[in-house]
Amino acid sequence: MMSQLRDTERKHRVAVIGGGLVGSLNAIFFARNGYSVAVYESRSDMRQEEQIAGRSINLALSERGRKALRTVGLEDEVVNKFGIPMHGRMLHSHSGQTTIVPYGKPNEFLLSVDRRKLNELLLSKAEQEDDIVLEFKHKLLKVDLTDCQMVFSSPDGEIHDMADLVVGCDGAYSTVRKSFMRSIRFNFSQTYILHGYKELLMPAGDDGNYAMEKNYLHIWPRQTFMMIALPNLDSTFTCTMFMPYDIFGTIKTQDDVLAFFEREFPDAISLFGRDRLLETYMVNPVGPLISIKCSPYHVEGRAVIMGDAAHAMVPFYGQGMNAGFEDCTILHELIHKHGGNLDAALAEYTETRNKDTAAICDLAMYNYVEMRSLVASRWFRIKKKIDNFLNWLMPQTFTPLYTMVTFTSIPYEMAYRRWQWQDKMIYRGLWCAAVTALVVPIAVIAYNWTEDHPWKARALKYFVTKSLHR
Ligand code: FAD
Ligand code: EGU
Repeated sequence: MMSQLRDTERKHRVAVIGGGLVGSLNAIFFARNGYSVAVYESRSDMRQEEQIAGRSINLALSERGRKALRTVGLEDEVVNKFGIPMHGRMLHSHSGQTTIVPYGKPNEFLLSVDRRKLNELLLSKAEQEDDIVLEFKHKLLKVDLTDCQMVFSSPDGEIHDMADLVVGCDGAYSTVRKSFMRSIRFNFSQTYILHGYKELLMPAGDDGNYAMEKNYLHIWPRQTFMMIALPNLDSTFTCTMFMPYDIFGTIKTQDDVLAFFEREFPDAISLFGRDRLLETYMVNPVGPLISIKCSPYHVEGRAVIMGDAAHAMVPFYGQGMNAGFEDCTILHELIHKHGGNLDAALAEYTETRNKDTAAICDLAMYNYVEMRSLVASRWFRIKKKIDNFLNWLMPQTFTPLYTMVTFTSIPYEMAYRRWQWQDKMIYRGLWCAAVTALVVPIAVIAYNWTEDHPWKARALKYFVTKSLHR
């Protein structure tokens, strides 16, 4: 059985594997650039499902993701229809005390978006394009990268198809990537961290309004674990606990859950409602968190992996989807730059993109490590204050790392290097300040000591020059 791809012989045919966030956006990019596209998604059409199984209910959308949506003319619709601005973090202490730490300038905010609504919008927009066909319940089983022959399993049995270009947007457990491993000199590494995540829905308050302040990313930082909450459009919050698997393992009964929350997140219990909390905690699964790096991202002009398939990262920077969307922006800029020459475009794509996504994978992992040791409230606040102060003092030279990552499109690797440089300068600045603080009083004391006794001045001068010339 062949799909409709065959009908449009003249155009380059692109097979996008995966109709998730990155796959569906990527399909729109390809169609707009004159390619004929088929999207193959293993799951059924989520627009026709009541409930969908899957990861995180809402996500933080920021500049890099917005820029990609802007390029295909969808930014305003996403922002206005289902984006909830978050202007800062709201930290919740053990005692229930809250502290606001703004992200920065008034125009620097994150958007909490519903994963499903965003994916559905992208699928519907893709479907409206003349040159895109969506094939649901088509699971890629294997792809031969010498000739782009693909084999799918579908309700109608095994389906074979061909394309000029295979684009793997099939997520962290990518089948397209698996085929890279056998056909080229491919580097790959993956790490599961000790933490898993569990999502809990916080319902609206009794008055039907948000149970907590709406326009913030709520954080309950604790030493080895944390909980965060992002607002949903229906006045609920989705809370996500990030905690080592072994601690999840110690919480077995409803009594354990209650005791745990009374100890760690007491203010949240009444917001969830006791019974609701116990029920959702017991029902919802713990999901794994994986970090994946690999290279190259392409096989000649025939195949490329993008999004989580190429660079799954731990979620502690809120950048996974944003990075995947930025992949689309960059690939299509390069295809344009090389006048449609895919061999050249894909080679440069790997060349530039690999170091940048490796940098954000590292930064996200760094945040994970930092979160466990430092984020525990006080230092987190102090550091953000130093960052913001220096930024206020010297906005041209000093931009906080999270600002470069979240609110600009500075390439990730450049942000990483600027951050290291800035940190070095701060370190040197503090060192200079410390030295000055020591040297000035010593000089004053020495001056006073020598005042009325020229022989003392000569003796001091002698010893100072001698020690310096040694
Ligand atoms: P996916 O979303 O995994 O989509 C892959 C698609 O491919 C799926 O639809 C799947 O069914 C399909 N597929 C898989 N295999 C096949 C096959 N063989 N054949 C056909 N189809 C296939 N990112 C942010 O930017 N901001 C956040 O705030 C944020 N928060 C997060 C919180 C958590 C707890 C987690 C786990 C992640 C978070 N992320 C966040 C990351 C974000 O979820 C991912 O980066 C993003 O979903 C990647 O999109 P994707 O399209 O590459 O992959
Ligand atoms: C994790 C899960 C707060 C959504 C890092 C901040 C995240 C998000 C932070 C998730 C944190 C951690 C930053 C942004 C963002 C913070 C950031 C993390 C969105 C250092 C839906 N992180 N995230 N840092 O600054 O730069 O607010 O699931 F809790 S957005 Cl871990 Cl800016």
